[in-house]
Amino acid sequence: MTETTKTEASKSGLRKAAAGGWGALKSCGRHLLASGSPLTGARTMLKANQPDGFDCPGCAWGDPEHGSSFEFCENGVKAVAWESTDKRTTPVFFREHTLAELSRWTDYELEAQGRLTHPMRYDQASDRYEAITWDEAFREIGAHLNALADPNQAEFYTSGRASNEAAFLYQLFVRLYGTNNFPDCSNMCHEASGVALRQAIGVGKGTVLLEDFEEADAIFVVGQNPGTNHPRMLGDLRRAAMRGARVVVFNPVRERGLERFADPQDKLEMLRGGSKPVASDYFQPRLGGDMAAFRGMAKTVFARDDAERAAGRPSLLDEAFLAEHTHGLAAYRAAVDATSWEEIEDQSGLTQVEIETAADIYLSAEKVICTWAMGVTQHLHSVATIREIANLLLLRGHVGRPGAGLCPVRGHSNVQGDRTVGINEKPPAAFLDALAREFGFEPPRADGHNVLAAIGAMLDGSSKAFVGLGGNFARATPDSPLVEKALRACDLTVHIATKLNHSHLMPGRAAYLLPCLGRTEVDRNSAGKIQIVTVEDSMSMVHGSGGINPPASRELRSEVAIVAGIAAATVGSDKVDWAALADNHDLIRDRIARTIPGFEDYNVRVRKPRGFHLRNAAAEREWNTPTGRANFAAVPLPEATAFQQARGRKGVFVLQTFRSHDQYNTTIYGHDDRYRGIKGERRVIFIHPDDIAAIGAAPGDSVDLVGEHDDGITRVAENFRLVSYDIPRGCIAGYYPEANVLVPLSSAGEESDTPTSKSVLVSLRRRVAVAA
Ligand SMILES: Nc1nc2c(c(=O)[nH]1)N[C@H]1C(S)=C(S)[C@@H](COP(=O)(O)OP(=O)(O)OC[C@H]3O[C@@H](n4cnc5c(=O)[nH]c(N)nc54)[C@H](O)[C@@H]3O)O[C@H]1N2
Ligand SMILES: Nc1nc2c(c(=O)[nH]1)N[C@H]1C(S)=C(S)[C@@H](COP(=O)(O)OP(=O)(O)OC[C@H]3O[C@@H](n4cnc5c(=O)[nH]c(N)nc54)[C@H](O)[C@@H]3O)O[C@H]1N2
Ligand SMILES: [Mo]
Repeated sequence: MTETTKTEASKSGLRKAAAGGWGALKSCGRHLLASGSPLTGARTMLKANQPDGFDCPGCAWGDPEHGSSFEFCENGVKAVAWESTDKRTTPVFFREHTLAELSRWTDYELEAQGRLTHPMRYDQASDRYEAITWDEAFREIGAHLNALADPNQAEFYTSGRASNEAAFLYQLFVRLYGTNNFPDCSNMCHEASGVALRQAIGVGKGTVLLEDFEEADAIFVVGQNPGTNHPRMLGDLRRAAMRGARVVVFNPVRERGLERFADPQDKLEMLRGGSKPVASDYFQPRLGGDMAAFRGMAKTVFARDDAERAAGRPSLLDEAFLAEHTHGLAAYRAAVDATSWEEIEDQSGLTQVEIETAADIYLSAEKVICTWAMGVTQHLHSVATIREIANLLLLRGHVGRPGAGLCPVRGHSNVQGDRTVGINEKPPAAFLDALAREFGFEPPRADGHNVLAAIGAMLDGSSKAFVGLGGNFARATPDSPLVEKALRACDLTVHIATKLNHSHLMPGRAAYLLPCLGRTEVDRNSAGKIQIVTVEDSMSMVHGSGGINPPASRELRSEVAIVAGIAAATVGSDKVDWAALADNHDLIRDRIARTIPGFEDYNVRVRKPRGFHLRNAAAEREWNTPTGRANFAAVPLPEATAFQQARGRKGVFVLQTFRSHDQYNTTIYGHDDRYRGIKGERRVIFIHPDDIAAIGAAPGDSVDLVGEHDDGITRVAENFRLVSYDIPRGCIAGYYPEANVLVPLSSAGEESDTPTSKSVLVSLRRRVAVAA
């Protein structure tokens, strides 16, 4: 990489330009051009999130009308352009390159080859993928799966782009086959939110609708970078800010996209080069310090409430709500009283005054929403932290009324829907009973494997087959080299994918790569009739999605058809007529409607412009918890966060791994991170200037990152450039997936079992400068 392409060392700090705006438009143009298909890309973009179009394959943020207004989103454009490229990865390409050779390419170079076009089978002798027919692929995969001694020896991974229809068929097939082994991308993502919310309010989903953002007086945005990862959310935040709502950010990193935002849809603002502030208040806690911060806010709320009541004024708490709807308040109050300000300040890294300021905003608001994402869910104590967020909102009855509520902001566009329709390694008994009734078989009842358990089982040889419905398992998971070993040790690996990635280059003894249609493409059945699929967003809205582009190759099949093909070849068609379901998605939706509550009249309701809302009992103050109420959690703060552990050891930092503006998870679109001022590179570490000095380095110097988790594994990631940044001391940040070699499989969230990608212990080793 040449010097000129690099970011100016160290001078980054806060950037002047606003998020969105002309920069976003320029960047869109560039990505449409780079996709090699500017016209298709632009035309396709106009159909994203339209009633007769497809659901944007970007994020899971809701759509206001899903139709009447076109919401512009720079990163949605990238996702669409990426899929509707003109480039193709054909059998000829695979003839020219062995997997050994392709393994040395970057993810970026692999995906840049374009869309996969043919079903391929791995040939060990030549170390190449070779084209085969779909029938051969299905028959052989079925034979391999049936040759396993036990169905629990196979792992069935799902990435959150799969539609409700594909995911429902997939889980049905896998349960008929005989296992609940469903490692899912959500295990690495919002698992903690599901676990914590089920405990607290009886449903593992958010309680708000998009409309609530129009009414809230205060919106707390915690551990989330919407400017990059949920750009359409920024529009809702900005509208809220403009009508006077407080937008309160908790983020160790000063994220440009959260500070000011120029709306590319606002022509006047664009012309004047203006931008409006988004965040009214910005607090920078230490990594993993949010539970302490929220505990401190609760402590302030209790103190203010005591004072009010002592003065004979009414309580600041929602006493009626607390009495009628909640359980465990006294124990929670005791836990808060037992937590000292000293502890709170030390763990959060915020001062008492800052926390009181945040608490006073909370107290002055009639309607409060709290949103969060990976900055909250990928820590050791994520479940406890989300319970604490819920605790605070419950105190003033902010759950189950308009303009208020809990809002985990999901990642993949259908990760929430996949769970709803049964991708779950610990399925509820009621769901299995319904499947048993509807399809006349006894589904396996034992819990299956999540992501970490699946990796463990493949590593110790107890699992021998891996099937991936989308995703890039080996790059998205921790300890990348170990996961590669796990995949290669399998008897069978199968990947259903749109583009080539590294996970496909780690074949088991038998390996298949099956190309599928993307969201943007027309899916026709054998009679030529167009099929739609459905997805569920973060607000539990379910709506239809139908592609408009011609398929990237005539050989492509839909995910639904591929799952049906494997299923028929593996478990036969006695219980389920797979071919009929694959040919008519309405029939799949009928079966979903008969097995999963909330989907009545699915086929009718999903064809309405906005689709329909899946009922959320907690949002109606019906609590499906063992106590029949919303539950307070009453636990002490963690003994030590990763930051506090690191601080006790000389030269050790806590590293969070996050996303740049030019990537979608393991898919790299480009090498810039516009809002953070990075150009043409990804191997950078964001670090406080005093920490750079403390290790005797200068901004722009290069370091190796050395893993500091004491589990006997040596982990090194080489050659990262230090970028001086506004981030708390002792906390550093770098990009996923490059840093995944440092994320240990041995460290996972309590109760969530999510890899702790936001609290990785590392030290920095200076690299000796090489003379030019
Ligand atoms: N364009 C684009 N869109 C995407 C994705 C993408 O890669 N690209 N990925 C999709 C997916 S699957 C997901 S899950 C979401 C991810 O959306 P985000 O959660 O926004 O993703 P990250 O980049 O991991 O950003 C985490 C943010 O949390 C902050 N943070 C880290 N640790 C802490 C902490 O301890 N406390 C607090 N308060 N903040 C912290 C970081 O500084 C960063 O701003 O986005 C989805 N949308
Ligand atoms: N260190 C670290 N690790 C992380 C995270 C982190 O913040 N830090 N985040 C975690 C999170 S939140 C998540 S969700 C996971 C993501 O993990 P995954 O979901 O496994 O990874 P993706 O990068 O989203 O998958 C990209 C691949 O999906 C395939 N694909 C794209 N579109 C389609 C489609 O329509 N159909 C099919 N069948 N395939 C398609 C393409 O082949 C592409 O290469 O990573 C996790 N890993
Ligand atoms: Mo995610």
